Amino acid sequence: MGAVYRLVMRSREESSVLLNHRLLTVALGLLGALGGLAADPEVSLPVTAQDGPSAPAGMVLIPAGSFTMGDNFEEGNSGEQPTHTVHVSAFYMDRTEVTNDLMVEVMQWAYDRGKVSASTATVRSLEGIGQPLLDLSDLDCAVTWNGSRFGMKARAGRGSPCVEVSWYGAVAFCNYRSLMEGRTPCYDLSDWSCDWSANGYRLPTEAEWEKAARGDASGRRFPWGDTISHSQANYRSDSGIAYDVGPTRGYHPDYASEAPPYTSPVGSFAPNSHGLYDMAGNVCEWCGDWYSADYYGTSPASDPRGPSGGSYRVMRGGSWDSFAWYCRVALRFISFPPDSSGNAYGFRCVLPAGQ
Ligand SMILES: [Ca+2]
Ligand SMILES: [Ca+2]
Repeated sequence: MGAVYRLVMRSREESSVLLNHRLLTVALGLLGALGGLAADPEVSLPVTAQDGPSAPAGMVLIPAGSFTMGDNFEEGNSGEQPTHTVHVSAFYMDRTEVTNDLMVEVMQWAYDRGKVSASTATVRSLEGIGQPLLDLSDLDCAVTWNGSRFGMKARAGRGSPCVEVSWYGAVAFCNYRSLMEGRTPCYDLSDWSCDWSANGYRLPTEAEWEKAARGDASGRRFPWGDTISHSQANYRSDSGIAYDVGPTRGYHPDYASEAPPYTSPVGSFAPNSHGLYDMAGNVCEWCGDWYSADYYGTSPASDPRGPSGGSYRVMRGGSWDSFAWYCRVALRFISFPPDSSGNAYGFRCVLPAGQ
């Protein structure tokens, strides 16, 4: 997956040109759209002043700031109201959804150190009460287990987002990824609480996710504007939705072959203004928060982290299997227990800024 991030330039003349951030994100989008880019290690793109502090590989800085959170079109579910101003501190976010490749690497690391148990049916945490992390029994899961090693199926495997991962699985992954890199894990896997001061990976809060997804397209329906088509995202198109304007309907024609999941390789569409890919569609993304329908009416104005308890964890962004309404940036998926997994559930991680 490194190819998308390692933008390289071939000529000396080009290498001396300092692209501004917008040009860079556009360029990354074009390269991402080409897919399968072969890295040419001749010259690395210099980091410009506008890029700010350099983000960890594969991540982008989401600067601190305020935004209007919620459904300003008044077309969503009641939990998306009222719209309200939220300030979010700076953080780094994965440019892409977590791939099967990274899941395999991290879970193998965790297995080799006795942190998880694995069978062809499931991967479980050996801390806590053995919550299910990955549903390997599901045919739609592209991660495999052969008794000692994790691997990937050919279809929807390498380079595609990991699916069939529970909220517990996404959280445990954050901890193992942190430990792999010598970071302090954020989560206590016996009670699944989060230490917000740790320097490890964690799931984004809903507020972080929505601010990041909106980028410069503040007040818009999608991360790029108000309409959607298959040239912009991997989702399920339907002519009955006025703002779904693509010429192709149903599942994305480029990815709906054989059997589900009809995921696309991460970074197959243009990124948003922050350089984030697939913030609408491909796979829904677990956030850290519990879901509460009335949370927006009472949430703190700065860095809201969700209610203290609940039954369901929030997912965001819609998927290859979602109609356009579910791919809106304001949409909150409302009914997914943390042990549930599906062929359209995935996630991405965040890190505290400057760490
Ligand atoms: Ca997504
Ligand atoms: Ca499942």
